[in-house]
Amino acid sequence: MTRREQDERDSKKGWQRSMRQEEFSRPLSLKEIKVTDAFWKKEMELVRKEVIPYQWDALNDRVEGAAPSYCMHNFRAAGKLNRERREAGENFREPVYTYRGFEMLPEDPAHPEEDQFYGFVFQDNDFYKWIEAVAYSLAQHPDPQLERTADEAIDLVCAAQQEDGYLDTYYILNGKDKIFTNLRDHHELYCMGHLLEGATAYYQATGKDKLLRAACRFADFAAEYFGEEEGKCKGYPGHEIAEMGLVRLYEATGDEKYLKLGRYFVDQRGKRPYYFDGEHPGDIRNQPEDMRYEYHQAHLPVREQDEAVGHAVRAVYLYSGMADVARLTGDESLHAACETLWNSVVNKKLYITGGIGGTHIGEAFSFAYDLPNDTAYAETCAAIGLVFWARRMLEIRPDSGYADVMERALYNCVLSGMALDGKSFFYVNPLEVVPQACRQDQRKSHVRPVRQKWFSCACCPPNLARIVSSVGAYAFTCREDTLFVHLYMGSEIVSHAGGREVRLCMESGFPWNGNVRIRLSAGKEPYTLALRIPGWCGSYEIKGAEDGRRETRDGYLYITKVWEEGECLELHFPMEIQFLQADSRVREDVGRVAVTRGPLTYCLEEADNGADLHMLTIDCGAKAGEETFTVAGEQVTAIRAEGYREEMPEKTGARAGCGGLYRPVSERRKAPVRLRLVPYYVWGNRGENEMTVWIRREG
Ligand code: FUB
Ligand code: ZN
Repeated sequence: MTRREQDERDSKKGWQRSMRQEEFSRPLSLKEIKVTDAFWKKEMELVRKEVIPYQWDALNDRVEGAAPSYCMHNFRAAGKLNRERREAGENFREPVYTYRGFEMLPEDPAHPEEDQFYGFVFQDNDFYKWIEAVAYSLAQHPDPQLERTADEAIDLVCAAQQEDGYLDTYYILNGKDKIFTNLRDHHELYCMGHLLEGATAYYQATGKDKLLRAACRFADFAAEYFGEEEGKCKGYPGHEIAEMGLVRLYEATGDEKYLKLGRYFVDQRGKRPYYFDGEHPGDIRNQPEDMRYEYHQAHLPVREQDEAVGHAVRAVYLYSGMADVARLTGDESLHAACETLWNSVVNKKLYITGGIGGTHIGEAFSFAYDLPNDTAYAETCAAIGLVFWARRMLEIRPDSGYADVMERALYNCVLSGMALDGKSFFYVNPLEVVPQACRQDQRKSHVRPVRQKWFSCACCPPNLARIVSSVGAYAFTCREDTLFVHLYMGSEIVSHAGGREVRLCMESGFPWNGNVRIRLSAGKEPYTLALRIPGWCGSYEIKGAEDGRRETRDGYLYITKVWEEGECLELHFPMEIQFLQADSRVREDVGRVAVTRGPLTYCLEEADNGADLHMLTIDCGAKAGEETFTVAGEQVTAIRAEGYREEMPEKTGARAGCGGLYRPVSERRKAPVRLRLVPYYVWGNRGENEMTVWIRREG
């Protein structure tokens, strides 16, 4: 399509394209990339062999001692109801609206009533995330038995779908007359968004379109129901993700109504009068000055939002959807809003682990620089959403800042969400844990000192499964004449962007060492390789491609040349041990130091350093070193640093006049100790124990 044709087409739709499509890059599909990376391959195999089967058992309530899910129970119950209706005439049994609170549990958890809905209203999404993970796994590792299980599960899900395309077991079982009446809290569009993502992924991996057709039917139903046209509902999702899902469905099917609806949801959010006011008249939570609007990022139209607020997962899912819509419609104002919000997060609200969400109240962002360590929320899903968003920002405009954050989140907060054996999970990822405080201090009751087998609200584990099994899709993006390397992940690529065959083979020592070797072939015409220069390394070395034209822009080294068949490049990004301090406006971290090396953030654990980690100080002036160390079977590079442990006085006196609790500063006694720090992502794999990322600084 020529520019002119595109402009004409856009203006008919009311779009003003101020950014050009040809400047964007796209992620590689999992069929174009084979991850060979020692580090990530192991994680992916863990998900394939352990996590996916384990989660299938969890969704079917077969994991002993784990919180029941009822996810597949609900699909089965809704399918049964559908069958009965069909067999006995349409109105055989109208379901009764039995909503009994936000979370419904049967009296006897082992024997739920077979026609009742149980669990959270959004329980369906756990299956959709699971099937998405299965799809990514199958795309890279065919497994006929897993595919059979998935196909049977899809049959079950599709059997629950209504004639009109509606598909949400909570309302199918509890009363379809109430559908879309509580968009603010009831997550139908959230479940739909996950369905669209899971179904598209499954279709792309297997070529099977049964779930995709179901997804299209539900999205068609939603497109008939919502929109700017007269008579349509003017609502939008209380929990975002439909925006991203609709864009994905549009990109897979080419049907513009899905993009139109996704864009509508983005544009409609925050308009006055507030849609949720009409849904919940008189509800105190709807007062405009109330935090509830910020909780849903619905306090202002999205282009006017300049601070990341509210529920952190919702926020980053929205921002990801905004970036998607901005890219596809060329809307610079939307992209500018994404950039403003990005800066709000990374400059004021981001943990050094890549976690976001400073408060458990509303699972939300707190105010600027409020990043408490022990009461942090830093939900695994939020870090995952941040990765989604970063990749989308890179597609629009490559800047190594996005990739740095993506890398930080992936190697630290995302991976810490899962135990090394793949069988238990963290929902919240604080930076400091004292197990006793989790049990006895109400303010920390959301923090679990050990990973859990499952959660009644199990958003994080299947989210982890889908991101780890598709992690290759975050490492590279390409456009006609350029391949961008955002993450140094060992892989083999064969892509046909712009009609030419590009082959790349990368070996990488990340995250343990910064040695990277790349072989590239890209035909007889000049081609550009854009290499991210990680923000954590001050200088780097490069060997090879000396005859190429080199340019450094926005944190990427662009090398343009005709690449000889299999031409080799060697890179070295030194991974120095770094002692970092936070901006002094982060009150919690004043006088404290965090240790990083390459993309990894480190922490102290009681298992290595004894209890009362707060009595330890770290000496930043002394040389720290590395050691190979094994944590629960995982070989890691640990850090040894010099420090001190404060010693308790032998006998407590009352010389300061305040009993034994306080004493003169001059009486402080300390003994030198050698600290061991381990990567944050492996913490909590050696039983319950204390952990801290930020360590008091000696001197
Ligand atoms: O509301 C659905 C999911 O449950 C959210 O994304 C998580 O934060 C948890 O609240
Ligand atoms: Zn979660």
